Amino acid sequence: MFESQSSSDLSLNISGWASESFQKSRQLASNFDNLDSLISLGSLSGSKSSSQLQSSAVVSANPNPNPYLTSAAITPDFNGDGKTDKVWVDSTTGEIIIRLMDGTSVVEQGSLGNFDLSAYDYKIADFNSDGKTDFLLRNKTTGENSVVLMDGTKVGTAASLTSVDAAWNPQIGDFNGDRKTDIFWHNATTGENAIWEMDGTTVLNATVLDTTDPALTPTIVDFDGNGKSDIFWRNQTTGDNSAWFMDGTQKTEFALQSQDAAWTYSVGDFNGDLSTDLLWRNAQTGENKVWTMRGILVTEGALGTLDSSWTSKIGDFNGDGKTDIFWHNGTTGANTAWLMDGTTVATEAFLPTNNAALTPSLGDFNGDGKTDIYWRDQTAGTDNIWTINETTAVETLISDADKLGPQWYTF
Ligand SMILES: [Ca+2]
Ligand SMILES: [Ca+2]
Ligand SMILES: [Ca+2]
Ligand SMILES: [Ca+2]
Repeated sequence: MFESQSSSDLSLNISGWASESFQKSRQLASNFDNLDSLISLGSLSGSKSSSQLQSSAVVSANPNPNPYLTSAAITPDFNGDGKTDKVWVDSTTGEIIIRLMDGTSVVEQGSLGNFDLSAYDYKIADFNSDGKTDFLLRNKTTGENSVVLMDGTKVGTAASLTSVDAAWNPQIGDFNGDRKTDIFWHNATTGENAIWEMDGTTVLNATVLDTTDPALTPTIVDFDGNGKSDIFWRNQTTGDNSAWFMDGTQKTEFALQSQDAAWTYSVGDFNGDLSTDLLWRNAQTGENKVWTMRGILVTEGALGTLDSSWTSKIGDFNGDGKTDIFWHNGTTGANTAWLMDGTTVATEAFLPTNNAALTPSLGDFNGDGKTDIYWRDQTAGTDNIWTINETTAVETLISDADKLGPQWYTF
């Protein structure tokens, strides 16, 4: 079950015809939304100084000092130019396309083919550590998996891996710190866990880990900032939290403070020390707080309160390597950003209000180290990009030639 086999000429058009279901594409979208949490991936050597990082094999073309914000394993960058690229899915045909971005312009477009969206899910990764984003494609119905190594809009190498029963879900990390994405497998029904250490399209080692209580949900983090991914476990019912600090497939387990079930979390790096931090949000009370992590050492800081119509995403709007929090109000269209310094909000940006129906997705499209916002108008296709510098946003419309119809979703 845990062996790999490769076939470099795998057709990506093998899947059946796509589901027309709008709901399914929305479901797919929510899966992809979890990509925001990939900022926690330990795909780069977090314990190194920035000068050491500069001398490492893969240096991002993006000037942001935090590799978690610029790694191609975390933010789509298919040509490795340090400018975030876009992935689009056609909810009617199942076609997945890639658009290479240069600021507010689309410079190149390529297609991966058509997929049955009711079955297929993908994760972005960088399996060969060339600084160009790759894909893990998973058929959740048949359990088939493939790795697609990308070179710009072209498929460099594609290979099928061993099938894994549909009850297992993959997440990506780098557990041995070689900067090549590994795959963490979790079976939410049985609580079984496994890691595949990867080298490109090859599974180097497949290791079964201890089984966990099925009530526990795993998130890939790097709490000690050593460049080797760790696993944060939360029981959302009891509020219990714990962590597995990983060295390859060896784990050391620690309990963390509980947070009652009203609290949910997302991840970031709010003090820029390359250790994953947690943003806790209480959707009932609107309270927010940050845990900055140093191993199992937690520093907690309370932030402002925002009601449940606000949702957050992580970016870095001033390019200082400390993740900031972008808040969008889905009811009023109001927007704000909290420029963070550890557990405190250093600056609050009062950004313009726009149409509440627009959907934001974050990336650094012009590669200046500061996160920008892509606004998708799902109805009219009148998308725009906010190019952000600290607390200032400049809005540019996507050209008519690059408009995509309402069947297209981006994440
Ligand atoms: Ca790019
Ligand atoms: Ca790659
Ligand atoms: Ca670690
Ligand atoms: Ca920042």
